[in-house]
Amino acid sequence: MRLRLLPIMAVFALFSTACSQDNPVPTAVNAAHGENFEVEFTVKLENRSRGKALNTAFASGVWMVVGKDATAPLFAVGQTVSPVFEALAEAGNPAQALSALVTKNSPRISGLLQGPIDPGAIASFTFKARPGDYLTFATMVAETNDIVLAPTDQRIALFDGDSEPIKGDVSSQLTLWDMGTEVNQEPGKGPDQGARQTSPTQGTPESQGVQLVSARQDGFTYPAMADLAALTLENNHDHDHEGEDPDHDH
Ligand SMILES: [Ca+2]
Ligand SMILES: [Ca+2]
Repeated sequence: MRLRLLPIMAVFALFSTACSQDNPVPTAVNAAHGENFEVEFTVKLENRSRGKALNTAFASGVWMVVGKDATAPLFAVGQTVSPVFEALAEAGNPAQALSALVTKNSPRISGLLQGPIDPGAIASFTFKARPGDYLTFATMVAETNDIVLAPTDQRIALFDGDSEPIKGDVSSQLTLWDMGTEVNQEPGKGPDQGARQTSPTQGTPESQGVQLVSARQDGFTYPAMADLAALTLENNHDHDHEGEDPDHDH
């Protein structure tokens, strides 16, 4: 899948770099890595819903790499979201949401997750991160009204407590969030859901706080994550050679 960066992101990145020279953000750095240690990650989001109970695409979404101080980068749980997030959650239109999230979080890097990610497909994107960085993302489940796939803690650690980059399957850290902007219909069937609606805002509005789908108790059945999505972190860092050659850029 292609990664599309908004031009405004590049401008912001320059601004952010300029600021960081004056106010360096302290991070826990493994002495063996040196202060400029960074690792190139490739994230792969696999749509595993093909042929399952809820066969659904994921719409275009957002991703960011944020620092340790961004503890709730996407939204405030229990509170209503801004209209820009409604567009992401109901229509898979994430551009304005990304701009708002970048303003809020000052991410190291960010981008649009290009959709649709069809059942059976894998979307991937690549970035460089440093110890203390986290990944966050959100993408609409197209066969729902306003439900997004995102991390349960809103973010996923990219490094462990020893400043070593994490690799492998981190799907256990994913969940479904009801954004609370449109009344839910039966997944895969509702005429006002993203996959079937004829206008971006079609559906009955609701004004609920953001909530885990598992806590919404809307009477509908949602798939287990194993039948919906998998998220994998890949990097080339080899723990056995740490300190010898920290530059693993290719
Ligand atoms: Ca809802
Ligand atoms: Ca709708």
